[in-house]
Amino acid sequence: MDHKLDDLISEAIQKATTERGHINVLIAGRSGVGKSTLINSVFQSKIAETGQGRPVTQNTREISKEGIPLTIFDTRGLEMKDFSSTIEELEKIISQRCTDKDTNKHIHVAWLCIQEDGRRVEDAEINLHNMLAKHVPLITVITKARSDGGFKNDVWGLLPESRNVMRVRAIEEEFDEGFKLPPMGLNELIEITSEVIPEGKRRALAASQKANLKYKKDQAHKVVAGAATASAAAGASPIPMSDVAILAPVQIGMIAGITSVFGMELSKGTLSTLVSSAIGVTGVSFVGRAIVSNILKLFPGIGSVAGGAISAATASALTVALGEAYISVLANFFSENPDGTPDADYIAKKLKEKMKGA
Ligand SMILES: Nc1nc2c(ncn2[C@@H]2O[C@H](COP(=O)(O)OP(=O)(O)OP(=O)(O)O)[C@@H](O)[C@H]2O)c(=O)[nH]1
Ligand SMILES: [Mg+2]
Repeated sequence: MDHKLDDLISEAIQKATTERGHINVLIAGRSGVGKSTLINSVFQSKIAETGQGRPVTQNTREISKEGIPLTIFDTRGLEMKDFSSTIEELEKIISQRCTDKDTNKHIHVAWLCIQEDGRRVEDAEINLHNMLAKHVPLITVITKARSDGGFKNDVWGLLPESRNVMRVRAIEEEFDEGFKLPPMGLNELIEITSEVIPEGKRRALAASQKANLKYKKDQAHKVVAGAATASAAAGASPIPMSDVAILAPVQIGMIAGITSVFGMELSKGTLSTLVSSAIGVTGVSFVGRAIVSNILKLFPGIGSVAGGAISAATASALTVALGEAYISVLANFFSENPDGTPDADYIAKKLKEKMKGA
């Protein structure tokens, strides 16, 4: 049961990309409340700075960036006298998208931003909240949070269809005396957003955002759990050494899945480098019994191959060990470089070190 590594990698990329999907987030609020700042603090690659985006209505722009499974709909115009036409135009777009057969077209969540300093909720915001809540899960975000003074409660009262009202500070706040307040609420905004979107969009959210590293790890652990189950199933009757290639698609798929959840580029080059260092097969070779013996060498603690076969438990333990090692390497990298792009060779080297030390 030999597979060509190249084909396995292509299949894994395709599957991981499909499973990750695409998430659409609508962000609305008056001009200057901090929408762009919030977007840049939460999502990868300063996405809000990548030009003006494509206008979809007079006051709504669509922003996306190659390689990030996210589209942002940035809506303004609430301060205008004829805001009701802004809301009508927007409703057309939203209801059109939300009835599309392709769920990657739907708007999955809306963040309505209101500035804490203003201490006011305008009619335009109430109307927009009514309209949005009819079509999508709505989270109201109180921006530039400094001191609540009961404002959050007032907002809940006026915008009761909100799934949640959250206070957020997107950037560090510096006062005259040098006193500083760190950003806050961004982790929670991701957690709450995750709860209101369809489960199938969580990987896209994990991949697109950089504010909550734990969330990336949590989603990656789900990928590992799935691969562990698949490995155990593959090993339900002991896998003879000659058939251990059964595990290769599962493990390569897992590596692709974790890579995509962390928001890294899913290219053949990256994945080949990772796979060759993680499971010891190189680009031109066929995947065969090399894989398990390589992994067993890398994880001496995991037990030896009794009677020339590995059990379901060993198969799944190998897969978990590999997945956890990879998650920990990526998590270490991103905790030090939240905006960075890890180099495949660097990650491969760290992964090898990690597995040797496991
Ligand atoms: N202190 C503080 N300032 C913030 C925060 N968020 C945004 N700002 C500032 O508020 C100003 C407006 O922010 P933007 O992000 O441009 O606001 P916007 O909602 O995108 O504005 P428009 O694009 O005009 O609709 C900028 O000077 C930001 O630096 C925050 O959390 N704390
Ligand atoms: Mg803006």
